[in-house]
Amino acid sequence: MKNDQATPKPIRLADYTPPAYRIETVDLRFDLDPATTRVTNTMRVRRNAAEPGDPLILNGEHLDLISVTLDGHELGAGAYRTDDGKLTVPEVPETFELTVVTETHPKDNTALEGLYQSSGNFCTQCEAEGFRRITYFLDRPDVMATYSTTIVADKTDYPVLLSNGNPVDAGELDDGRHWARWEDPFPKPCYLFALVAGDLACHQDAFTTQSGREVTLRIYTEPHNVGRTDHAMASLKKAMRWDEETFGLEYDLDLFQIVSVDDFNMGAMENKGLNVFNSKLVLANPDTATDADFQAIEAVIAHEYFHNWTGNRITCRDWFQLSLKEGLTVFRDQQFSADMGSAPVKRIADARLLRTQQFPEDNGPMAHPVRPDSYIKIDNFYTLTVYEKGAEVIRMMHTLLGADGFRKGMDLYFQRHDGQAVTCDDFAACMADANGRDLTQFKRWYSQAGTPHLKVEEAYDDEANEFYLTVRQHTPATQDQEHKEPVVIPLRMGLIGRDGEPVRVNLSHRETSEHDCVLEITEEEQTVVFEGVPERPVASLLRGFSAPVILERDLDDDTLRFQMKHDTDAFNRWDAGQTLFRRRVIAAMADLDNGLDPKLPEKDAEAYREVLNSETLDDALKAEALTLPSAEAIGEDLETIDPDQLVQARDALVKQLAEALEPDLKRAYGLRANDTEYTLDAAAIGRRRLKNLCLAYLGWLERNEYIQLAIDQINVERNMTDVIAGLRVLSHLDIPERDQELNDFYEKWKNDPLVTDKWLALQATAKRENVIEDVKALMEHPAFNRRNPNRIRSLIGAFAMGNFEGFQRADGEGYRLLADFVIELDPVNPQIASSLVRALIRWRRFDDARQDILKQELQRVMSTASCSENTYEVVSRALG
Ligand code: B3K
Ligand code: ZN
Repeated sequence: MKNDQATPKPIRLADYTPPAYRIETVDLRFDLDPATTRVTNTMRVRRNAAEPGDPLILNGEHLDLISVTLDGHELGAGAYRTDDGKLTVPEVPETFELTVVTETHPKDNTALEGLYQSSGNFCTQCEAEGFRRITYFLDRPDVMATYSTTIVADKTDYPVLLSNGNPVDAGELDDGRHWARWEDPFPKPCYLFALVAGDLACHQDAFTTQSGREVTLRIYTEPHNVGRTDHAMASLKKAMRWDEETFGLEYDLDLFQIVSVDDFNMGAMENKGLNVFNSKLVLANPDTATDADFQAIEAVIAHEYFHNWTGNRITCRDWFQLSLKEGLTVFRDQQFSADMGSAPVKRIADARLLRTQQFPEDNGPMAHPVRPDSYIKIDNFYTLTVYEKGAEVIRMMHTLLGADGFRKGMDLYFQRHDGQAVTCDDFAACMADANGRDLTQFKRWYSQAGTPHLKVEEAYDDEANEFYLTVRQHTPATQDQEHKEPVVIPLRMGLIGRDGEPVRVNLSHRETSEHDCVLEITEEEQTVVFEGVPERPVASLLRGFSAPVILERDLDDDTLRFQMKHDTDAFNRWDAGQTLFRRRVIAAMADLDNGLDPKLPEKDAEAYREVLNSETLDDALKAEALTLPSAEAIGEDLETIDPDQLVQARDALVKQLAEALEPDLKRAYGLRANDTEYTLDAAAIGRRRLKNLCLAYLGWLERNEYIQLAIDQINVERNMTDVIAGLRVLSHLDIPERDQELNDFYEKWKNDPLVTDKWLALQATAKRENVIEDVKALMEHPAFNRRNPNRIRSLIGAFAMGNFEGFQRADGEGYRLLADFVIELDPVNPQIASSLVRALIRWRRFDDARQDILKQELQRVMSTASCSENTYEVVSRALG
């Protein structure tokens, strides 16, 4: 808590020092009780960087200390002290055994960090610094120890007792309690510790590794949910096989466990051998989960599983290195998803996320490098920059070194660093050494914040038959860093002839004769010459989104429409359509300024129509092409955002597109409307996606015919994907059928929290004038729970981050609603509060009137007496 105390002090990467002591083994005993749980922690400790006579200082928070025993002698009160989140033992020998007994109160733990309860069961969350809420410890990732854990609990209430590693023993006690003992043979940092105890059902399966070992797989849920785990189990097996085939990485224990819990601050957690998951990312069947849910489950199960090697076997030296494990593991899960489904569709989805969420982060008050330089609370840096941009940095290495070169680098990484806590520099060194490359300049991607802009100019010499590309890079200053250096940008590209056919790429300085190449942009400005180009080509640049940069080019509309049709790169075909529309919305805003009505040119409509009716494109890519950039995304291109005008312009154009394409949309819908079998292959998902997008467009026309299609789709109930798509169409409308269908849906699903979340989010993201009033009413509805992160994200989060016009309402009511909620939640769950408050921090981007209200609301949050360090850090950056 910050207020009456001094301003929280940032922790800096530059101040890193190795641990004074190491903890080599940990033996834990938990006497579980919801009100008061006793933890007995016996550690073997060895002096490391400390000088003889230096104190031992352990972290601990929200703990009641019962006793401290050093080498068998209980210390008197004068032989140690506790203050400011620390236990200090002034005098310790070079090696010793220390036993610390503490008590903690799981039932009252609303922050959902450390040991807490969810649906009456016990579970833990330790990353990043939650272990210090369980016991006193050197809570830093470069202290790696082997753990044994004994759990004692009431047998009736908590029949299942789980921890990391292997179960080694169990027994019964006289008083109705029982116990289990677990041992984890692999040294790990304490953030990977986990304990679960409760009344859980188990879905068990097995996996035979490539070397022939059998691994038992178990997914635990509350008993009524055990029938919803098939997809998660199948996903896990796919991920295990993929990692063997792609990276030669085999699972290392004989047991892999996943536990699903309803109260969880984020998506999931990769604890060694005992992953804990938000139930949203485990439970699915076609009646309750959408295609997007199924895909997210497959990706996150894989992500957490992949952490076993990239994160657990090799971990981070300190939390500034978070992207070492997260960027790399996101890259791995992206590659996995690309292999399981459609690679271009996955790439488009990743680029969209980066552009709509990470670029704004890079261009706002929370801007920070992939490897941050300082933080107050590391929880605040589990960001899109660390995760998604971090994955782009890994992807660029993959592009520069090639798949084989990248694999050599990975092999060397595991050979050199298995069992260690290392840095992003160590990872890059493996990539460099395995390939004989110098990555010094490349590593600026780790230290420099902000999104580079690439300005490209083209010239053609028709006498010499030469084509010239001049590329200039510039990274704008960010709030945290003034000066920027040029970075290494892999620019994948090709040339297209005026006939639409690919042109061979003959680079003057290199022997190539391909249709596609990767230029390495390293200078502030450089010119590349292409020889033997018979006519002025169309350059297709940044294919596959080969670098996380903003490309600036002056392409005319005809060229964009030409690229939409002829580019051999699926990503750039898609991107040309997105650029065209963004440009059109900006022109429409100028029209509105001049008192003119926005108009979508027929040529544009024709280009989108051709996509929709194409015989060669698959449905998923059609759907991507017709999913036009959001108002938020377009807002990034504007100097100052005027949300009302932006939305008015965009809506007008979308509606005109729907009108122009009406017969085509109707036909495309009809062709796909009667699929009865529900399968989860990429083709089937693509069909549903396109069908439902057609329905959404038709919904813009607000005609009875289409409203009826939506209602029918809801009531046929083939699967949740179609039902939600139908409800989504109705959700924006002011008709009795809307309320009727939403009510019926609620009545049907009110006992299913995950489906109720969809119901909340649908209403929170509806395009309706009175959406704020709807949100306020829903906050008082029995479906809402002010303590559950999923409910909060589905109502408040969805409204603030997913309802641009509703949240940015000119009178500031949206901002006030969020600020009020943050102030209320902050003392209860600071992590969720500080993630919500980010919806207010980009005030500089808006008009003066909104700026004033936003600043006022931020001030109000910051001056609240109970403002947490988490929220303080975000808000103070925003106001700073
Ligand atoms: N490593 C966890 C995230 C932990 C967040 C702690 N505030 C999940 C993941 O990225 O795999
Ligand atoms: Zn992760």
